Amino acid sequence: MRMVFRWFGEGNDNVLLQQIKQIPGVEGIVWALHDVPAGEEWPMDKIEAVKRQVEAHGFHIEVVESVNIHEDIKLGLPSKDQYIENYKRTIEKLGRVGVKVICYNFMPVFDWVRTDLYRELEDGSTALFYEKSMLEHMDPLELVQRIASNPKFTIPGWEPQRLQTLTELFLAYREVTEEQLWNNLRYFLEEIIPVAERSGIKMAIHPDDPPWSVFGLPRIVTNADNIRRLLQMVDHPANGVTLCSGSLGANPANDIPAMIREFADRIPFAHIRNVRVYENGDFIETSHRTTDGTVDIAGIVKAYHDIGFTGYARPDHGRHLWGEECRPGYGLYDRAMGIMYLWGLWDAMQREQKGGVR
Ligand code: CS2
Ligand code: MN
Repeated sequence: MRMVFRWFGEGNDNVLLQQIKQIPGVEGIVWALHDVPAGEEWPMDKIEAVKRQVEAHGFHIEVVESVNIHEDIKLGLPSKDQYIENYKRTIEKLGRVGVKVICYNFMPVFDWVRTDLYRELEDGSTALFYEKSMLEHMDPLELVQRIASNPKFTIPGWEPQRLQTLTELFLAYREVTEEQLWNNLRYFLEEIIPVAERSGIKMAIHPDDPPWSVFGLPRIVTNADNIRRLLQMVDHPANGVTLCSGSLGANPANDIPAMIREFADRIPFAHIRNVRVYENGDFIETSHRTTDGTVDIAGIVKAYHDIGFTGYARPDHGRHLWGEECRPGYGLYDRAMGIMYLWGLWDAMQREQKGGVR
């Protein structure tokens, strides 16, 4: 397990590289050019600037999250080909600077969806929360008001440029069934996977969060059957998955340790975090500790250990603690503690495997 940490870039993150440096066992930074709109080719000078900053702190830049996909590709519009060309050029450039994994997602319109960014937990910390019945009765524009109007930071997945044409997008997706979305994903993968392979890069799709349809939009990366279909559809080692325990875990029917064992050689990147799912379908993000949520984090780490996982892993979201002013879900403290919990489990398993010796 190679531990990495997401960082949003100089001047775009309250967390500093010097601080990340002090978290035990973090070897690389998960990064992106957050100011380049989806569909545009990433400029080499900006890529190199991040590389310089990150490497100056002794980290590598092998994992990118995300190179976002233009909606026209997901909609399957004729204009998609020009955006796919740009995507290919970006993959090639990233390969040239040593990137090994590109995380992306194929969720229409929105990335992750929550109804509350700062719901208080019983310990006084706050965390991202999803209220099922509220979402079912909400207008998408109202949700955008709640989420994207956050004053301090742009929120990944809720970038203003993505939301500019919301009404038109919803109209366009009225025509797109799940099967069409599958076809559009297949078309995209058939185009880009050979380029990724030549560039020494594994593509790792992030599951839909939450793993079900919201606002009537199609969503397809939601469970083991669909991940299996996706991996078989373009059956190549460069076509992989970012196995996100928090996203998949919002549906208690998802057996994540079983997915890790089944898809073992197609998981270049693991997102590990816990959520607590309530009986009414609401869920809130919690600490990483197994007992704090409904996702079996210890069982997940055990599954990764059993398969001899050598891919990259990061703590995903964390709670907001100790008054930290941070991007929702992306504070320093809870993610740092999450890493220590993961290492604690991992190191104990390593020791047991070696018969109890160091
Ligand atoms: C992430 C996703 O912050 C998060 O919720 O896990 O936004 C993730 O970066 C994208 O879905 C990956 O493309
Ligand atoms: Mn995730």
